[in-house]
Amino acid sequence: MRSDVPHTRATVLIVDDQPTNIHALASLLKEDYRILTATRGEKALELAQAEQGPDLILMDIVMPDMDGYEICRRLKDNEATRAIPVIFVTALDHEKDEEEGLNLGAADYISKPFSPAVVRARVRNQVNLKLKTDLLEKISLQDGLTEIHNRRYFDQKLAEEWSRLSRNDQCLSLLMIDIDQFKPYNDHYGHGAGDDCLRRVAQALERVPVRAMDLVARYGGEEFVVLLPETDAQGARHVAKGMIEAINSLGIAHEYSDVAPHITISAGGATHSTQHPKASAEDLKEAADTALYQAKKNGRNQYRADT
Ligand code: GH3
Ligand code: MG
Repeated sequence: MRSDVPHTRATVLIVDDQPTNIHALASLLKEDYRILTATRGEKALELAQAEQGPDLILMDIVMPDMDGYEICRRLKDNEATRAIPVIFVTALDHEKDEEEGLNLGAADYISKPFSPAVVRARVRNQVNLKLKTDLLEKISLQDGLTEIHNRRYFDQKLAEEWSRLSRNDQCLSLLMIDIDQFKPYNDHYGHGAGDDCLRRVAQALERVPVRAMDLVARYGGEEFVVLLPETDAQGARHVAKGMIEAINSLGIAHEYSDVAPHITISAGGATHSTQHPKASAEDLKEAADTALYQAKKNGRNQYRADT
């Protein structure tokens, strides 16, 4: 699965309008965490949404332009930042304030003056919980056998790209790919060899597209699906042909195939564009599936597009 180079340490964002307070917390935590800081709400919200954003936010409550409650509310209202735990660190120590913070979805509450050991322990607990949740989330979107994205992830991304489209009027292409005569492969070489073949095919397919936005997923069984945002029919054909070629080049022996002495794939593609619009993401998928059926009927190891 493609991923950016991970930073090895978890990141903590400290939000406080007083630089001296930021400094006190940062000096407690900087050995164990990568530290980001913000003295204003807008900046905190911006950092929270950044590519390598925080795994935890330590937040003051009383701040002049936007208070900690409001920042927390906005973080929890935004899909992209909702999962980041927030710990309020504040001199307000009334039960009512604590209740308000927790009701807003804050993970914990630390009263000032604080004990350094307690701050470290609470931060560690929340960060560990967040990293575990992230891992579970990642596993739930990954195919266990091939380690590429799974159907659930694909369906999420397709829905996102589709909604982006209606605003931007761009094209979107989708490929459906199926291994040819995989049943006889399994029957003759065994299920273990079949699984190995699926892994090799998945990895080879994932290496073909070059754009960061492109997505390859296992759709189920021996079927794969490719999402190509901002790609027209010609671009889709190019990627599909590259994939067919990549699998031919793997040269995985398949003596029981009528198509070739090695494993091959067939691919069907469909494109939504202003000239040839599709009514829904489901229609796009169905059109690619119909094209795949044509590729199979026409002799396999080839690409067919929906128009
Ligand atoms: P076609 O060229 O028309 O696609 O023929 P096919 O034999 O590939 O298609 P069919 O749908 O008849 O068979 C698909 C086979 O894929 C059935 C099953 O043995 C195999 N298969 C599906 N999922 C897995 C899996 O997770 N592991 C293994 N080893 N085999 C699988
Ligand atoms: Mg098949």
